[in-house]
Amino acid sequence: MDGWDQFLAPYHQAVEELKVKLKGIRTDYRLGAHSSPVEFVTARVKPIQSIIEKANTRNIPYDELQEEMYDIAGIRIMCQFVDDIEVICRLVRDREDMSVVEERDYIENTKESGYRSYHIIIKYPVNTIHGVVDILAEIQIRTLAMNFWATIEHTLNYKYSGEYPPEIRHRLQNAADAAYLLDKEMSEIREEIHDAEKYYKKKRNI
Ligand code: 0O2
Repeated sequence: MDGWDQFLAPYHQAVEELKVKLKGIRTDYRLGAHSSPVEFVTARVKPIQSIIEKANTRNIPYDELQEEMYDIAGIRIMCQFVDDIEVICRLVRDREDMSVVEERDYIENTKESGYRSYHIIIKYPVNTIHGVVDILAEIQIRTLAMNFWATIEHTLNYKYSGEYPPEIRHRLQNAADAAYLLDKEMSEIREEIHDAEKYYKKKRNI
């Protein structure tokens, strides 16, 4: 086992545990026949190459990665509506198995790129054979529309390294505006959608 495998082992354990725990929110809501604020959850450990690149650009010494790089463990929670984000934030803040270190609201403070999402950095204890290791993890909470935009922009970013041709930049901005409007429209017809879901469940007996 090399140094990276050893360093990343608690991060792999953390993302697996967090995925199960946060998916549990959805199960709890559904068992109570309530519509869940969580649509789906994904998780990943940052690839070694990305850790190295980020450490180099941010001047983070390798022996300070555990304290300074908070998105080595990354969890993403997708929801249908903007209002669900605050519900999920409250559930995360109230949990006793993790503690909130920092919150970043890129929905109120949309990034210049057009990126919208709510980030919560948590401290999460992982039990290992060597004892408890506290690791930092980043939970990104966003709507399906925000996720669609961010996923496409992230892929394009690889191709252009952030130096977009004006045409692409313009289109990305338009797409960000459209995603914002989609969220706004969906929120407005939310009650309508909830009624339709209840009707569907009753009809299907689920
Ligand atoms: P990955 O794993 O490829 O997604 P700093 O601003 O320096 O304090 P940092 O690390 O940039 O800190 O933190 P930030 O901006 O709070 O969160 C970083 C992560 O948010 C990114 O991870 C993306 O997942 C997401 N993100 C932030 N800005 C954008 C954006 O403009 N477009 C998209 N698509 N995603 C964004 P990484 O590092 O890119 O890694």
